[in-house]
Amino acid sequence: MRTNKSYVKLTEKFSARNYHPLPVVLTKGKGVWVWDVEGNKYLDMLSAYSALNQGHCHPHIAKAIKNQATKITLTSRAFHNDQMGLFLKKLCTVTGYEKALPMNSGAEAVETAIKVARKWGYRKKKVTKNRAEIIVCENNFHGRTTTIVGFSSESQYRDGFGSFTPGFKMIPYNKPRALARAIRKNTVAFLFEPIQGEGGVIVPDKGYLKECQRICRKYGILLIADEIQTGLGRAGKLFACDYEKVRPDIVIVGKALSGGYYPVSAILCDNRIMSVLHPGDHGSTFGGNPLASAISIAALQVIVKERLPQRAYRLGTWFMNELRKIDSPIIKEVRGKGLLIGVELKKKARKYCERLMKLGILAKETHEMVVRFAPPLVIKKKELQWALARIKKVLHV
Ligand code: IF1
Repeated sequence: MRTNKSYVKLTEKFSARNYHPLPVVLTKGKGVWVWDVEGNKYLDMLSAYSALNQGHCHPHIAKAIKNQATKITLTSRAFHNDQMGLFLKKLCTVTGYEKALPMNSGAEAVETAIKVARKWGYRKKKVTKNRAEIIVCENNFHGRTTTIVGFSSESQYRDGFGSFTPGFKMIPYNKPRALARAIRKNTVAFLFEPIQGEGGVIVPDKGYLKECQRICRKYGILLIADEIQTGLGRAGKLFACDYEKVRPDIVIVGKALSGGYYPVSAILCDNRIMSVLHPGDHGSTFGGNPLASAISIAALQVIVKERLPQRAYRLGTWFMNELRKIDSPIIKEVRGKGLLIGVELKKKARKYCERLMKLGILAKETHEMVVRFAPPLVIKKKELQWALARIKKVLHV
């Protein structure tokens, strides 16, 4: 009995109830399209929260994974492998940093950045032992580890999960003066998202990123950009920070780094920072493994070769304008950059996502009132037009 319902039932029997997904069970994906177990076809406008910038099952990445899967997949970092160096060289060349440290999930890369920033603070900035402080923003989302949820402002992410790691100070987002005021002698870094994704696709004012960079440089603290969701083309540039020609001291990447094939994340920085790490300081069994590395090389090649940032910029600008033209009493605001777009409604968004699903569009609400539109960046204009017609139908009440 291959029905969506039967699979949902099976899953619910054996899985933890930590999610409330839309009731669709996907079994196949190709480019921007996915199919459920009953054979219904949908346009994926979530892209696994930007992990699928290259689209589902991109053939170039599929070839790389197949090829590597029968050669060698895991060596651990106790030995070298012949793929990791090539991967890190590609990543550094594309992004313009001297060094990269590979991990797996986004949260692990955020943890890595926190460790590197702290150690940098103790060794290079001589902050008081065990007193290093990192400044973070209200409404942030950086992952789900205990340290990271400990500095979330969302009560559901924290409640029941304490006690938490000390050493984080929260300031309002999009307020550069709050950053300047929060810096103390033990402050080592400012960690931020250039656009707050989970926070509801919150785009800060023009000049905010640049001003944060200026302040961090003035006080000698590290600027750490979490580009896990916004980076690798999603927001219409390779990095969202590129809009203001900001070059963070540490950049965190994940999600699309593997094009949806595998969890691959990394931090990027120059040697003056990365050099604080010594053998034994940090690691991961799977981080930098040859399978992940081969996949990521191919995933980065697709981003560059298919000019995905430029595509996202061009199509995103057009699509956002079209969304803004929709005359609907329930739309409060349309915002975003590139193909990371949020439509804030005056009503709860879940019901509208369910209606979109019935018309063949998969999108997900965030923060109750916002529908996020973030299709794979390989999407074509006529596919966006197809989506637009259906979005109009659902929002014209
Ligand atoms: C889930 C949200 C998006 C991220 C930023 C780090 C991470 C994420 C800026 C951690 C992850 C994911 C997690 C995923 C849903 C998704 C999400 F809705 F939760 F907020 F994208 F908007 N920094 N975001 O966005 O990366 O450890 O998950 O690899 O279901 O929790 P991860």
